[in-house]
Amino acid sequence: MRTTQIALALLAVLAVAGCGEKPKAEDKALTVGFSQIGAESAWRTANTDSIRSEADKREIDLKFSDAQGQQVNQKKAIRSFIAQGVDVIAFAPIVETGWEDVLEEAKAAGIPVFVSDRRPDVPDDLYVTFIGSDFVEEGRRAAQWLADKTGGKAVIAELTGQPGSAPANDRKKGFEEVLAKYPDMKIVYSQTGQFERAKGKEVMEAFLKNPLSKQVTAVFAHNDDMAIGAIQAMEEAGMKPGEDIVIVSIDAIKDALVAITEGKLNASIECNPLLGPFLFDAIADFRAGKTLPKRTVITDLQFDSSNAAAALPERKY
Ligand code: GZL
Repeated sequence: MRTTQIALALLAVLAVAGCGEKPKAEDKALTVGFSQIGAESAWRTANTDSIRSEADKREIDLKFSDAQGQQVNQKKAIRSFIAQGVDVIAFAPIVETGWEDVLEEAKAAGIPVFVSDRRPDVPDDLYVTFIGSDFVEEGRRAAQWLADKTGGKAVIAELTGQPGSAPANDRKKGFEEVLAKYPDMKIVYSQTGQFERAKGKEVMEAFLKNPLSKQVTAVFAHNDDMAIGAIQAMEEAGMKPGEDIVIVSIDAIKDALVAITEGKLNASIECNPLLGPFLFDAIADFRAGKTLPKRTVITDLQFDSSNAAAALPERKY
């Protein structure tokens, strides 16, 4: 038989053999278990949409769990992902502590863990990388904006986020770090609104009944949803939020930029929730054998009356 005939015969044999083979490992869809905190804010909803849509785009088999704001549910979900033998686990830890046991179990099972949004307080070897914003810097920028706006004079009421969470701890830390430079700026009241709009309104309604509120000239809210709730409470009390009281918050969601254009909110420091592309790029790089940094910090803008209106049309969340 001539060489060409042998080659063609060989190709035919390989083609037939190939039809019956099991799909190769790289043909199986990547399976990622994602434990999300809940749906407490517009930021969280935008973050969930980003994770889900990016997984769909990349044809990743996403096992998505909503913990309804409970750490115990996040840990149950992670243990379920381990039992299912997912390829990768990713999660946004609701609070900083209480994760070592379940992350040790993931490590023992040989399943890499990626952290999105909020940082857990665990040894570095328990996760591949953290992807999210620098919350301390966000707090610093909020305080600096307020100092510049008020000439370094403010009596401040603070609406704090989820107790024990990295954003609440770090935003407070950064804010107070800058306040230390301004002796005429002080926080006289601090209460959690759990990052929720309704709770932010409830806290402000109660505070406005407290005589101390008459001294307050500024509000620092750890996220826009609580700021918007507080604005609603102030308006219902006959006040002019943004004028009677200067309000600075964090996230820069669309509703906040609208409130800025209406003069009801004075500034918002961005905290980008669109982490899906960054997360799945990091997972792909890791699986391709690349070395990843322990921390990927997302750059954030900030908005006030000088730039909010122009930014609104393009705003994705
Ligand atoms: C920040 C994120 C926070 C947002 C809130 O990365 O964890 O949680 O600032 C959200 O709006 O609820």
